[in-house]
Amino acid sequence: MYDEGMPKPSLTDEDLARLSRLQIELPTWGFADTGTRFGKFLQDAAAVTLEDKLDDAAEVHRLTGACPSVALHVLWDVPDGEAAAVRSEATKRGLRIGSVNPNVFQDQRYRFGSVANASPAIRARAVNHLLESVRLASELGSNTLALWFADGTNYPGQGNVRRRKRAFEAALREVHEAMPPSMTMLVEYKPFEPAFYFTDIADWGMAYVHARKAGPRAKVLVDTGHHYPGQNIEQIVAFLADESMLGGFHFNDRHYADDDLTTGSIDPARIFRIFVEILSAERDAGSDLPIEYMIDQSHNIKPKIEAMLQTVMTIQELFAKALLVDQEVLDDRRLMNDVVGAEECLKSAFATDVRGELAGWRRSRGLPESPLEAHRLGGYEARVAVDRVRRKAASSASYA
Ligand code: PSV
Ligand code: MN
Repeated sequence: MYDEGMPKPSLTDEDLARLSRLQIELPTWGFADTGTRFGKFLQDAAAVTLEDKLDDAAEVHRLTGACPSVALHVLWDVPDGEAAAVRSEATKRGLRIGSVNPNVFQDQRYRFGSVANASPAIRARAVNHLLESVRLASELGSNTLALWFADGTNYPGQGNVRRRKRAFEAALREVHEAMPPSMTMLVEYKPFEPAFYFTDIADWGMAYVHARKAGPRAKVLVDTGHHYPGQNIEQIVAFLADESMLGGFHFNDRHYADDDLTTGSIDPARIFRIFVEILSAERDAGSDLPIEYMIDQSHNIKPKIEAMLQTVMTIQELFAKALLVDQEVLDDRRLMNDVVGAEECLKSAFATDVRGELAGWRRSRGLPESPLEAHRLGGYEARVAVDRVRRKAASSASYA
């Protein structure tokens, strides 16, 4: 027991062990040139091929020791018949394939939806791609099928909500049935974009219902950017965790909508409070919750590897601050209805600067104290840029 409202004076060995078990998955798409609908700002060092993306992910993992897996987008990253090669490219770099993301939003045929399309032929096409993704995931050595659907409508009257909902139920059930017992299905929600009247899986409640109906190995994926302003994400997280339905996160930050900004750049306290809820649930459970912690960010103006390192370090800092909350003291305060005391437990932990402790923790694990600084000094970016610029110039006359 520590002083009233005070955090633990420092991270315990147990806390550091928990922090060491926090693995953060990197998205391949975070290393490539991306933009907005107004255009792209190209970066010399941006990855072009899957091999480049894996090289970049391996650089982040080498420096942080915390990112052994990579999320793939099936259409962007896995050429036909190449799953085994992709898997071995990852293994060669000390990585494994994490979540596999099917893509039923890019094809022209999906203009009016994929699995919720009014056309049975298009629905079947979409479901086939999902089933094919299940097979691919197995070949890639992945146990996680991460589903996000752009399905929705742009105008009132355009679609029958209930019919579309039932189409989703049928599709997800079929895909769940095809999954091997070791595979988890993650159902992601998003309130709008690219659909602007409604998205078929618009919020956590809809994702929850769809996951429940799909089968026992389907859970909800919380993308921190996919909420309306003001929504209490940590409450959603606690609620889903208590129902054993919290399957994973897509971390990013936002000020307005799905801005894909660096995690913690706008509202670090939000991520801290999410971690406090998870650690509280873990304390009750007596074990780590089986949650996939993934990054879903596209860095349009920041150097991509730097942004990814900054993100991983930020997530670790916020997790460490959450570990500093003495959950026992917090609970005591709550039971006494000491609102101020309870709030202070959180505030003082959040206010604690853990960067020095984390530097020491990294050093003790044979890692650079600041992965970001080590990367900047290491010259990786300049090195890969030379080769990548040459390849880009050779393949595109428009790249200067
Ligand atoms: C959709 O906005 C989303 O969050 C989904 O997770 C996609 O897989 C990802 O972004 C693509 O960037
Ligand atoms: Mn996402």
